[in-house]
Amino acid sequence: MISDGVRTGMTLETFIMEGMLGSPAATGVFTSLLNQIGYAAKLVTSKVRRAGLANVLGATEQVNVQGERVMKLDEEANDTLLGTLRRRGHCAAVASEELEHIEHFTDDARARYVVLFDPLDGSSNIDVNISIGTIFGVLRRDEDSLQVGEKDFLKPGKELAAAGYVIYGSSTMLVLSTGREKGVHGFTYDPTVGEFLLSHENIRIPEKGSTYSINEGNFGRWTDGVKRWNAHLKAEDKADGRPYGMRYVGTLVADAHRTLLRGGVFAYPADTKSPEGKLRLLYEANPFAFLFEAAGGSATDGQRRILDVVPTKLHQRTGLVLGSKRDVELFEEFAQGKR
Ligand code: AHM
Ligand code: MG
Repeated sequence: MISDGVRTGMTLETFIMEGMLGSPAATGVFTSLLNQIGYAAKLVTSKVRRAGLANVLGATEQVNVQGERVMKLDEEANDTLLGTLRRRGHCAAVASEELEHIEHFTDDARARYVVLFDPLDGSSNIDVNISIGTIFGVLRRDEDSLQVGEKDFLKPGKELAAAGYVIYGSSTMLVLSTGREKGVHGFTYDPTVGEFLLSHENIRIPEKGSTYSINEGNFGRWTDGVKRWNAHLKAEDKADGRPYGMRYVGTLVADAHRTLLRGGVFAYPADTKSPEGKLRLLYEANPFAFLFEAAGGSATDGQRRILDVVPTKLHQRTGLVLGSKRDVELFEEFAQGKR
């Protein structure tokens, strides 16, 4: 929903602060942390927008912990988030898709949060001028955690205090949720003002959509259930709105963003090449699962609700199916052999 005139000019910062005013226990720390993430997004968007001009396209000499080539923008975005989150003393440590281990900032008890992020999602699309993004999640440190460590990150997604993403598309947007009861809200970056302005208040995903999003080149590697689900979506049935249209960007942020606004389903299931799935539970699946549930949709790995999965490794992978409630249910029925 595009916001009405009353909200015109509502910045991300004001929106977050006003949201916090309703919670008597709020100290401003969480607000300040989210604002730092918003600030990092502005710095990254400025780099992304100048990418073709500022000599940051292309790959570095390095390969990351996932065994993938590190692009220059990946590295810049990662450094920007590290540098920004280190300040203000609210964040005790971060975990990044680009770093093998957590980056420890401080054990000070006033640093009550840890942040997880994929600094630049959709790396393979950087050099071809297709939408890319940043994904983040915020977890509270345990009250009794004297020393921050990996354990503070290995929490199921349902414990996230906030999650969001930034999409560097035809415009830059930041989409954020601080929980189901607070809703999901989108802010569009106005470069002339230098602020994220509220543009999509209280996003709700349709109950059912008309598109599916999957890398169909992996067809031969899918389980029978996934193959049958795929064939079902393509079979003609006017009354049921089939066949579904197919949309696949190859940047999770872009495919999930479209699915969130329009409905339908995004799927990157486990397959014979990636038996545990390709996408990362902590940096990719959990933040999106949190956002989709808060917007009235759902997220599964085919067998389990994503937000219930208790991680055992920082860089754990998972199958991921996100979308409209009825579309995700349909996937589960096929994946579980019920159809
Ligand atoms: P990245 O985080 O290294 O960019 O990789 C994750 C990306 C997702 O954005 C996208 O959904 C998926 O990988 C695309 O994979 P594929 O190229 O196998 O379709
Ligand atoms: Mg990614």
